[in-house]
Amino acid sequence: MTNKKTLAQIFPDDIRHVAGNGLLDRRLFLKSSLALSSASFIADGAHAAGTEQPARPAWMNVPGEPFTPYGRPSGFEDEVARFPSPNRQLRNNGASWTPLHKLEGMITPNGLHYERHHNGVPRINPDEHELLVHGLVERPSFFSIENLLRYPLRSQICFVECGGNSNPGWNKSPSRAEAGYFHGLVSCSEWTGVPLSTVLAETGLDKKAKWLIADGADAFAMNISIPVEKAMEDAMLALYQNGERLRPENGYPLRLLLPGWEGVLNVKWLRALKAVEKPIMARNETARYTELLPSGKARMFTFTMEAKSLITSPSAGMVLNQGPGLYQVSGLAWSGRGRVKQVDVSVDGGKSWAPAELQTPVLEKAFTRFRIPWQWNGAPSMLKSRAIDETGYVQPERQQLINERGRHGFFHYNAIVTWHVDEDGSVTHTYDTDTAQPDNNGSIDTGWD
Ligand SMILES: Nc1nc2c(c(=O)[nH]1)N[C@H]1C(S)=C(S)[C@@H](COP(=O)(O)O)O[C@H]1N2
Ligand SMILES: [Mo]
Repeated sequence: MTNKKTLAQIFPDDIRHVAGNGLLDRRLFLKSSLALSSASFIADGAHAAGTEQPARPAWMNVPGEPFTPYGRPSGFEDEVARFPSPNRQLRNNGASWTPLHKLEGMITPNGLHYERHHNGVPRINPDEHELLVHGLVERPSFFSIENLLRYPLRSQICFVECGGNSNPGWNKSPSRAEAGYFHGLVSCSEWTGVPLSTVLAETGLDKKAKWLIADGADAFAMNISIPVEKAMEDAMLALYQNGERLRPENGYPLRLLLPGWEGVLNVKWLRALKAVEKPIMARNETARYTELLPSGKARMFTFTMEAKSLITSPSAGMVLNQGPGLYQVSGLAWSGRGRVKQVDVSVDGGKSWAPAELQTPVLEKAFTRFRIPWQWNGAPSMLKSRAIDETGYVQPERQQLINERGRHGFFHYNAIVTWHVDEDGSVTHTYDTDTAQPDNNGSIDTGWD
């Protein structure tokens, strides 16, 4: 008894293919008010209603649950979870991935922000935590959390991304992980805190100071060098995350936030900043978080996260089980250099591209949600997205990235991701523009040390 309309009936004037294999105008849904009222008939699963009232469901016959001091997601959403992957020997070292493929919009819920710790999450009493600013400063000082909260606060929505995110992309075989468990060492929050420049103005900064050594109060005693220039530009001493105080995993009670820069520099549980003339050459800026190039030289201090994008739906592990018809392609794009200017989508393996609709506001160094409707004809298809940022930087194809960087770099993998949709609707990760399928070797990298 489905009362399904064809696309042409729903969108009489607007049904227009903008690229090969069924990509439709990104504004299709916006343009047609008719589309909104008919939208439920687009998905094959929706069925037409008769005149009788629906039966009263069981939960309408008993009073509901009581009030709660702190809400939790519905129990039916238990699968929307981080994917923890600790180091096999050192269980407190490792990472947990944000399930990007299960989320929509641009904000990552706090309980799902990815985690990367080198030696677990310290349990810090904020009343006992202080930030020391010392070294080449005029007035070395301790700041309590209460002291910091007295300064004018500032908020910024931005992503934090680990330099090691997406590193299975360097592997010879495509990854078999879902999109978030492959690319989800990146999350986006509204961060609120004190501009670091405000605190440095309080302590005074010696002209000779060119770097700040940031120290974390975890059992790893994380330390790393931050250029003073960035500290003055837009660095933040972050205290709040999406309106509430930072989560312990993400640095409670205080973390350094360097918008658009590699995750490792965003020191959590921040306890000291020492102004110095030269970088400290810590483990995480020499032995790790550097990239070996084909020349045998290694790139160091690769701070900025380059533009990247990813189709989150449909993506690996999903099935277009409603058969041929209208689907929405939805994904995320971001750039450490500024705003995302455009995201192109292809459903024919890169032969033709069409610009996706960008969710507004488009903010600099923040997740940008893109969407475009696609009329799948049921044939095998190759889905790709390509981000272009406001500096004109274009996200590279994988082969281009490998040509430039070789394959021993491990960090900073930002190539175009290709999803293969099979005739049966199943979606897998693939490298090629033919119908090659992933082999069994594609696995999640658990080599965090
Ligand atoms: N003190 C401390 N800060 C740290 C780390 C750490 O292990 N200890 N890990 C860094 C790395 S490598 C990344 S990618 C980010 C991860 O931040 P998140 O766990 O809030 O996502 O924190 C950085 N700051
Ligand atoms: Mo990282």
